[in-house]
Amino acid sequence: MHTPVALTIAGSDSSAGAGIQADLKTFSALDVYGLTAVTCIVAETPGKVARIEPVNPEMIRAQIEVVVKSFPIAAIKTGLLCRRANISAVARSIVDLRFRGPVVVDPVITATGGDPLLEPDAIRAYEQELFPLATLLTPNLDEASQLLGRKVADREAMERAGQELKDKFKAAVLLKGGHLKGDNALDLLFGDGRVIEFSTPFVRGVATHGTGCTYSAAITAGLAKGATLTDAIARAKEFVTKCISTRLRWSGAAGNIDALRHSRDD
Ligand code: PXL
Repeated sequence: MHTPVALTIAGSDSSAGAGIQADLKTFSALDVYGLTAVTCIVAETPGKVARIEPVNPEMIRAQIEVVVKSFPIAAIKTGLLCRRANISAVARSIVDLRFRGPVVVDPVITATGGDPLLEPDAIRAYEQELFPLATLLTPNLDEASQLLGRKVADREAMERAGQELKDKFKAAVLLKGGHLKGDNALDLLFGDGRVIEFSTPFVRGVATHGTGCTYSAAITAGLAKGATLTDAIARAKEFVTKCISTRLRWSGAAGNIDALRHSRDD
């Protein structure tokens, strides 16, 4: 058996818990060989973004082109794309290179700490150029709220929002309800047929950073291995829950720092 290959097109997080660093750690833990195309560089610690610098769209296209032309890429994931021109560059590359495998689009808009990561005028480019190429969109409640222009804050609103996003963009939608109040982290998949629920007990007391990146990377790894969408999501949800519950912790100059532990242990 050859090791499956996946490509992440995302930003670099200097604290290494999110972005391409989280994606690569996740791919490695799940026995998938990860390739990267860096879209921007973020200087941050968990919870505070200090500076973001976008990579030139031509450079993004070059990174994608060389790897797509040389490796047998089984699945692609996109994460933080930073600005409109970069989203267009990524969408055009996927079309021009005729990539036919699954494309997981994590529509990153803000960091967990609330800092903006995407330029506001970039949402239109997401909707018009990239979402139509997606196999799966993985918005959290904040992202769904921004995409729909209304608050999505409870289970009923999630049902309506997921269906609407699926119909609008003709892609399966995994709406992540992790930020809902409750004892479980509930996600809903709007794919072919009925809505499927994924639920795990909410892990308390961990300052999480990079859970969305890790989750979508783990789904991408599953798809690269040939799993169905439902199985890939179920296993990815277990993986991300384990990364949170086995978290690392250090006490640094500015207080405690938590980080997901990206390993599989089984
Ligand atoms: O978690 C969202 C995210 C995605 N990508 C990069 C990030 C962050 C959050 O800080 O830095 C590169």
